[in-house]
Amino acid sequence: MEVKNNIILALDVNNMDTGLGIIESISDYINTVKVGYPLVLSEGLESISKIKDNFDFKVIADFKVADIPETNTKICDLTFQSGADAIIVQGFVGEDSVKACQENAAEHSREVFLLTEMSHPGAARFIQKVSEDIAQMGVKMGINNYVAPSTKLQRLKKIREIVGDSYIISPGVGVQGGVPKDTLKYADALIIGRSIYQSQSPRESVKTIIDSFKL
Ligand code: NUP
Repeated sequence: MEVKNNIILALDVNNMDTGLGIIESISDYINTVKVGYPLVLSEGLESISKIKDNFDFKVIADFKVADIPETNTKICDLTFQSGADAIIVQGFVGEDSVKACQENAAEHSREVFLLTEMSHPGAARFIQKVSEDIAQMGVKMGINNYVAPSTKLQRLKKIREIVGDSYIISPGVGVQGGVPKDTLKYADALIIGRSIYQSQSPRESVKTIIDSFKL
């Protein structure tokens, strides 16, 4: 995935017009947006097609898909039909569930991102213990895209070592404490939400973040 300026906007707003306005204001700096439950549960799956209709953007659906294979297939099918370019899938549910998503993505010529470990403190108790295993499973399955946390650099580094030159996108930058420049030592792109969409000027914030690792 070609992520312009290594930044993916996490558009966790509840209102489509607000969301489209934010995208518009930063659209010369970025070309990839991640939508998740806040926007889609507020405005429907059409939020994805609306973004695709209005902007030449890639959309990653952050649905953290974590069900039995048959249900995962249905979730992926609806998501890709709505125009999403990629979907984020939980790895802890096991190979068959992830494979269902991988196969459905292939049918639609879209992509799967495998979530290995999460960025919040509570993730240390359960998912962190199996995250290397999840990454290894992904590599064995031929998955090329991963999600790993910017808030735990040593963990991110470990996941990088396992997935080799696969593509890693990393959430937790900014409000959660991750630092863009440090994160990009191990990740290919940053997922950033509140530091951009809650800013007085999303455009200035994006510019400042880019400068912080490019200058
Ligand atoms: O481990 C994860 N941590 C995380 O924050 C996996 C995620 N998908 N996210 C998402 O990244 C989270 O749901 C939100 O959409 C975004 C981070 O947003 P912010 O902390 O920059 O506002």
